[in-house]
This record gives sequence, C-alpha cells and structure tokens, in this order.
Amino acid sequence: MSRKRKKARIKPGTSGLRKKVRVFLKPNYTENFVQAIFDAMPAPGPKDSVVVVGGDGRYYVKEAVQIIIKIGFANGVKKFIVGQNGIFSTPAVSNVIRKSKADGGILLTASHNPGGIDNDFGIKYNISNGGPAPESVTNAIFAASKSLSQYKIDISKIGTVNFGDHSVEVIDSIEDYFTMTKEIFDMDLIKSFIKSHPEFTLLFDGLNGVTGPYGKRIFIDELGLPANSIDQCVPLEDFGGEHPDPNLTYAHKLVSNVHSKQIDFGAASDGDGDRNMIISKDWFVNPTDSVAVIADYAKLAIPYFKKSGIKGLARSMPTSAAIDRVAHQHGVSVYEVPTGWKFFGNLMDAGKLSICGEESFGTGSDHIREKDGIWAVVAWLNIIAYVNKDSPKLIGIKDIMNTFFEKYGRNYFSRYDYEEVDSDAANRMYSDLKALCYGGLVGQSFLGDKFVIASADDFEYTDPIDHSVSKNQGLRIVFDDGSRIVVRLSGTGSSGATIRIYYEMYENRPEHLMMDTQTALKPLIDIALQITKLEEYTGRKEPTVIT
Ligand code: VG1
Ligand code: CO
Repeated sequence: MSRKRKKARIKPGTSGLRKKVRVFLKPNYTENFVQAIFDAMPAPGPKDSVVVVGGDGRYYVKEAVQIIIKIGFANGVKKFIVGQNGIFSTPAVSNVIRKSKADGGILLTASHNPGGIDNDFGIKYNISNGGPAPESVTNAIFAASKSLSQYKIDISKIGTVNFGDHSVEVIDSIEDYFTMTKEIFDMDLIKSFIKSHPEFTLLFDGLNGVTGPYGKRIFIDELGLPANSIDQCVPLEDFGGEHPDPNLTYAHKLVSNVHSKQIDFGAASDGDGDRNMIISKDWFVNPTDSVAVIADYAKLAIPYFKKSGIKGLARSMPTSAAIDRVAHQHGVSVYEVPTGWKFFGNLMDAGKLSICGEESFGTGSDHIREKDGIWAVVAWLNIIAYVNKDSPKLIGIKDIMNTFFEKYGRNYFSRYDYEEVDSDAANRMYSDLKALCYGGLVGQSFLGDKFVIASADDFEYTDPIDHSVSKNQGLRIVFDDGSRIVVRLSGTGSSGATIRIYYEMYENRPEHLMMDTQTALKPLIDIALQITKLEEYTGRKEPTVIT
C-alpha cells in the first residue's frame, strides 16, 4: 500500500482535530492525520496493537472508519474494535478501551459542533488508559503530520471478520456501556423511586446525537419510564440541522418542552455523548454546581463511590469553586487543572481523583477517562431517588439546590461566549489584556471599593504526577472577595475565534442564595467589559451564547 506524504500542518486543539467536513474531504487530508496518529502512537507503536474506533454518527463517520482501518492495517494494527455502523459515544469508547485493554482509540466526532457535509467533523485519539492523549502525544501528532487501496469492511453487522493476521470486530457499543451503568448506580433504588413517585416526569433529549440509543436502553427499556420520556433519540448524520450542544441556547427544544410540560427532570447530552445538561421546570442546574452536588452525595447514594470512597475532587480552572467547598467539607484534596479533560486522566490513574467537572457541561469520574453525559444524568437520578427515599412528597431539583446552597453558600457562575469573532481582533484583545494583567491591573478598584483586583495572571499548570507544564491556559482576574473574571480563547472552534468570558461570585447571605444569576453577576460583567474593551476590539455588543 503506498502512502503519499504531504506537508500538512494539522494541529489538534483542546480536544482533537476539528474542521469543516469539506476540509477532511480534501485529497489525503484525513489520511495524513490518521497516519500521523499511528506515527505518534506511544511505544511500542501500532504494530500488533488493538484499537477501538467509533464516532457520534455524524456525516463522514462511516467513510472515516474505512480509511482508519485501511491505514491502520498498513501500520500493523492487529485488531480493530468498531461500533456497529460506526456508532460509539465518547465515554463508551473510553470504557471499551479500558475493559478490552486496547492500546488506544480513535473517535470520530466534533462533539457539540453541527454536523452534515457543510459543517464539522473531527478526529480525536485516546490512549490506553481510555483518556484523551496528553499534550506530549498531541504535539507528536502535530510534528508527524508536518512531515507527512483495499479493504472494505461491512460495519453494519456484529461479528469478527479476519484478514490474514488482522481482524475487525464489530460490536454493539450500547451493551457494554449499559452494563457499566448498572454496575455504578443503584438501579433498584431508582426503579423503586419511579414506582413510588408516579407523578415524577423525566425528559431526555438526545439532540439527534449519539446518546439516543443509550438513553433509550437505560431510561425506557431498563427503568421502564414511558416512551415519551425521550426525544430526538435517533442519531442523524446532520443532527437534524441543529447544534447538538446541551446548553440553554442550543437545546432550546428541550428547554421549551421542560417548561411547557412542567417536567421535573430534563436532561440532554451532546453529539458525542460526553456532555450533559440538567434542568427542571423551575431550575437550571449550572454545570459548576452539578458536579459539586454529585460529589456531595456520591458516597451516600451511589454504590460505586460507597465502595471506592472519594479519593479527591477536581475542576478545570474556569469552573467555579463550588466543588472546592465540598472537598473541604469532606476532607479531600481538590485540584485545579487547565481546560480539557486530558488533564484529569493522570490524577485518576494515580488514584488521586474520583469526581471532576468542567463548567462547559462536562461531568465525570474515574470509572472511565472521559467526561460522561449519560453518567451525569443517571447520577442525578440516583441522587433524586436517594433524597426521596422516605419522602412521599417529591423533593425536586430546585429543593436539592436550595439545600446545597444553604449548606455551602452559592458560587454564582456564568459564561459568555462570543463565537466566530474575527481571529485577529480576538488575538489582539487577548494579548493586550494579558499585558494589562502583568502591568497595572492589580490594585485597581471598581464601584467604589466593592471590587478591588487582588491578582491577575495567565494560568499555568504543573501536572502533579508527571510534572509537565502547560502554559497560557487562560487569563484570571481575581478580586479581593474571591470573585473572578476569566478570559480564554476557545481551542475547539472550526472557524474564526471564540472568546469565552467566565464570571464567578460567591454569596452566602441566606436571602441572596436563590437570585437570578445574571442579576447577581451584573456588576462583574460590566467591569469585565470595561477592562477587556471587548466591544471596541471585536464590535460585539452581545454574546452568542450565555450559560
Ligand atoms: C471546550 C470547553 C472545554 C471542553 C472542550 C471539549 O473547549 O470549554 O471545557 O473540554 O470544549 O469538549 P474550548 O477550548 O473550546 O473552550 V467536547 O464535548 O467538545 O469534547
Ligand atoms: Co462532546
């Protein structure tokens, strides 16, 4: 088999390589990147390896699976484990890599970005611990790609096909994941809760992404909820033309259903199944609070943590400190890592981390090495079942949040995204702000003396396990009462730049715990716009998405 080596600079971002489908369709583009992955595979390399392959069902997944198998065999891969029809959620791949002791996995997804021929595709490589490749490996892929037919496999039928010394095993990617879910959670408790509270309503929206079949298997077939408890649960190649992104803007259908049907528990996951959103008729659970609540109840309610205990907790830097308060209360360590799930893996492998999360709707634990949308949804269900054990009257999501805030106080949190901003303008704004952080911001006060800047820097992380250093992970402006403004440029977009501004403010006065988030954060937001001069640089008056 001959391979054309072409100079292509293909740099993976926060989570793999994401580009427009038409870019992947260019001659040799996909082939080059796939070859680069095999070139960069950690020792002993691809020879005789077992590799898991699957994707979120978006346009071009099936074609890419064929390319990967072909190039993989040429590189000496011994066996591919492929999801039927290429379907495999990101957390399910992580699970199968670990369970089958595979050498790695290739995930075909652009996560929550829209799909279809005119939208996005992506390729991500996970290492043998089931987690995203660390920077050492992604940098090697980049380096390999710079220096850079004929099996046709039927991936619609379950079973193993042999090609000489090589083989492809097509598996039902739902079943292993379902088994894992049953091992982690108290399914009997959830079932008895559902029986004893027939008034409880749930709505899971798969956003036409990969989690549909997983959701159906768990919520309908196993837990016995009525068939109308799931929506948009058949994966579509273009996700129905929508952004498969579980937030208040893009999951608008779920949000309006939850309100119009007065749903007690609404949930959604993203295109590849690693994100989650939890919402009810009267409350939106901010992901920064969600992970903290799960951590707070885990040892009481969830069998997996009853057994393993909580070894430690962690969050990405922009994520609020709600989970830090839980860690202190439970007497365990809490780690602050850069954005992107790959940074949690080392801590988990070292036995220092059990539950972690990102403000970007990512929540998970050391059961795998990816964030896990369905896991978070079932964790919440398990917690609801637990708190309602002896309560004939339904204790809902809002009640749980209220109890949590009364115990810990509340870290008000919001993220503003400015999408598809002109890249030069975004870069200028960012580098000027960085200069300000290191020259003159500290000590400035706003609104009289209410907000005084105590520190300002660019977040840098030293991994406590392998001591690798990651620089330039986001600008932090911290006030003397602990409130924060964080500014980052996205590493996952496929066109222009996305500026993210994160706001956080702590409040523990009882009468101020259940305020509207935007109202609570208004002063901080005004200060950020003043300091960053965002409108002046970008021309943007309003964010594209508010979380
Ligand atoms: C975003 C999120 C980050 C997340 C990443 C991948 O990255 O902010 O928290 O880990 O997406 O999520 P960025 O660089 O655009 O801010 V997923 O569901 O797209 O794998
Ligand atoms: Co995702």
